[in-house]
Amino acid sequence: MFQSLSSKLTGIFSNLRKRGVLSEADIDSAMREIRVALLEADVALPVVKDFITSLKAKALGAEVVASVSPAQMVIKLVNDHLAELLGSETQAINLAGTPPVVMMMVGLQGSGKTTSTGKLALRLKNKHNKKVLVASLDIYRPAAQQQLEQVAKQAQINSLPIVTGEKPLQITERALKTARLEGYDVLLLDTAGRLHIDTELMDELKAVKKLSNPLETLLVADSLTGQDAVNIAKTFHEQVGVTGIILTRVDGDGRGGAALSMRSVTGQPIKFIGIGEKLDEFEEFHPARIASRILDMGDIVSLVEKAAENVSTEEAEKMASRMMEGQFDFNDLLDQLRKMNKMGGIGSMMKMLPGMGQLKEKMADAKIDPKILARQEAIILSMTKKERIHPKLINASRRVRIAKGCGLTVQDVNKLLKQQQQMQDMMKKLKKLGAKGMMRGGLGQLFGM
Ligand SMILES: Nc1nc2c(ncn2[C@@H]2O[C@H](COP(=O)(O)OP(=O)(O)OP(=O)(O)O)[C@@H](O)[C@H]2O)c(=O)[nH]1
Ligand SMILES: [Mg+2]
Repeated sequence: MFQSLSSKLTGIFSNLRKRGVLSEADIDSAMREIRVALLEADVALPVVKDFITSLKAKALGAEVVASVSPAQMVIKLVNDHLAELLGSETQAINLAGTPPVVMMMVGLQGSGKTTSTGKLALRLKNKHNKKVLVASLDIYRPAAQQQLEQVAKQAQINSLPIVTGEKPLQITERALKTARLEGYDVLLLDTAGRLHIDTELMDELKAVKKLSNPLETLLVADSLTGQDAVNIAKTFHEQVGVTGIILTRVDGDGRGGAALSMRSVTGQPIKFIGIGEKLDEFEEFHPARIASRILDMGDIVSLVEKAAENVSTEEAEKMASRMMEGQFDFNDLLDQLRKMNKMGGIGSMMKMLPGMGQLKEKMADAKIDPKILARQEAIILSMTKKERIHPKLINASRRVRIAKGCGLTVQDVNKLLKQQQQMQDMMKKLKKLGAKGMMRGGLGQLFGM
């Protein structure tokens, strides 16, 4: 389904990779091409705009990691952005309720509700070991209830016996009662579709929902209808409230726009994709896997990940060894501040030290306000190089100058000086304790914990 988008992106990247160093103009033109590729894949305009804006900011600001080319870095960024757009993490089906757990399928006519009901029932039976009952509330389309009965039979799942003349709410009530009495784990309600969204349909769905209190309300949407599918999903969510999306006909030649926009337009995750008419042609939706399927550059993505990992390990090791030597001047502090956001700062440094245990987690968990970090950085930047290496030089008049230089108060400067002093003292004690002392948990005392 993503073939066309995939081949366009591959083309853009192969152009980019021919260049060694990327100028801002190179990035600009790559972004323009990516934008066109996404629009052609039928991704919603606001989604494309956000995507490009944030991608471009990251691409320009990306730090060059040794052994990785700028083009490879951009590919990794696009990959991460795609995965984020698709929803970052796989959203598993929610089964955490008192049985019988009710799930309701909603969607337009022909979107694949009945088929998906059968597929989901089969999956819940086989993968989750659940006893499943299905019931059709579609009294409008002739033979709709029989269709679900057939599908259920194929999947060897029980379906609620058909009673002619019953209204949807009566069927719901009977289904709930049967599921309760006969000890089912899950009850799937297949609802009727309509050609268009109308108030009658919505009212009925709302009433069924109120009566059955479903744990999951799954919108079944046809990926071949592109942006329409997304708009329909949005309306359904606003009116009925959905908890997830099943995207069908992903095996078709849709352009991918629906899959890419769904999450960000509706705020709801895609939970499953239908990839064929057969009952087992149904998969959990894995954003990262789909993203790499679109880009088809898994090797580069993992290369960049590895390289970035190595760099932080190297830096952290260097820092740890300075700490072991009992050193900590303002350059170290500046280094720390700059890494706080990037790699978990002191917390990740601590990992390199032996015997840190819980302390490490505590420090890593501590929330750090980026504004404070920025201020502290400004103070250090208004010191001279000499002052940074020899903090002892910083007397009263220098403090005033530093405060003026960064537009903060002398108190702010004093605070930071104290902080550096404390770190320095700590490092000295650390050195005295040595690795053995730390193993015995001596470091905990050091921090007063
Ligand atoms: N290729 C493909 N076909 C599918 C998929 N899901 C459903 N279909 C087909 O789409 C058609 C309609 O599916 P149904 O499950 O009957 O759709 P529905 O939403 O229940 O339709 P109504 O009850 O009329 O609203 C059937 O022919 C299915 O076999 C899919 O993921 N891939
Ligand atoms: Mg149906």
